[in-house]
Amino acid sequence: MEEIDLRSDTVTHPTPEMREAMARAEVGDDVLREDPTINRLQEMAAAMMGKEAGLFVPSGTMGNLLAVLTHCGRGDEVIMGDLAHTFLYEAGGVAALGGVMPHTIPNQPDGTLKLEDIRAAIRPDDVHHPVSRLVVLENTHNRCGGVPLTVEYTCRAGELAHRHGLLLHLDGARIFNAAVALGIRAAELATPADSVTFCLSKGLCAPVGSVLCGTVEFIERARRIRKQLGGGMRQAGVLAAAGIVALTKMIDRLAEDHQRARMLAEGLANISGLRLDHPVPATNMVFVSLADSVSYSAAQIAERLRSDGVKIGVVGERRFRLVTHYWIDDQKVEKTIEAFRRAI
Ligand code: TLP
Repeated sequence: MEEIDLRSDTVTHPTPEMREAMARAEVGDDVLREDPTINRLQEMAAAMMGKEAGLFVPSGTMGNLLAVLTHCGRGDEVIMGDLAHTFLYEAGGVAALGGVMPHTIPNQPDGTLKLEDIRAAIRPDDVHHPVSRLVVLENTHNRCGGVPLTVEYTCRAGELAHRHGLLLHLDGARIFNAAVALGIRAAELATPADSVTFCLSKGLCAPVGSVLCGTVEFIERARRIRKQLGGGMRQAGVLAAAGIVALTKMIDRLAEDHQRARMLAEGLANISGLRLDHPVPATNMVFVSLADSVSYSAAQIAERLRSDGVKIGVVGERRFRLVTHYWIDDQKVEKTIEAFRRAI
């Protein structure tokens, strides 16, 4: 990857080691549960999340959708943040395909939901109301700046949900970024949740795939729904092989991406006309806005950067998101800061 593409960590290409593992992968029919590489990946993933079982799925979106469809029935309600990826960026799948109502409450700047807001959103048992069934948290929280939720907070949210008979799903698309930033094992963050989805194809660089984890019974039901959605992928061991490299080789190095996000933030903070959301990013995302003094729109600045060889995400009229990843080295961070200086 020669270009400088900071639009997301989803743009990462597989590493040379992944491509080799993919070429060598043993495969079988996964719908018949006969793909040894997928079976191995699922076992590894479940162990790393502290869960009984895992299910390989094509995307984080399908993992979250499967979790909601497996936990909830039609007309049930799922409580989530108004900035949750599942609410904003998954094409309304829970409503369109599950008949499940999202009940949104405000995300706090640190990515959490206030416990009192969750409590207030849980419906009393009354025929007039939908049944409150599930709470969804996101870790790291994308739109809140890639911030990690703590173990303590996740435990308290899980206890609250369980006390009222609800379940907790964790959209852990970037749970390993959270774990590395907090210096803990991902399983500690996933333990309070009944189910968790994490992605192999973001900072971990695998080309495709996510894993949904939970109890054996939950995963069995999710497996049937995965088939209904057309997510039974047959000889997808070629993809799972890259996922195994992701889980064995790519987690600890996420700290480098976090360090580069801090370098990038520091450089951008010195450019007058730019305002950082978080001067010291917690993980691999840098959110930055244009000051009033800048007459260009975010789209215009992004276009200028693009013609200078740098791609960034536009996430508002005057706001950008830049995501560091394996293919962004120190030199690319410096070039990006220079390109911003020229553009503004
Ligand atoms: N997020 C993408 C875009 O969809 C916005 C990105 O570039 O960050 N949960 C979270 C928290 C995510 O950030 C994403 C992807 C997903 C789920 C969905 O994963 P995929 O793209 O594999 O369906």
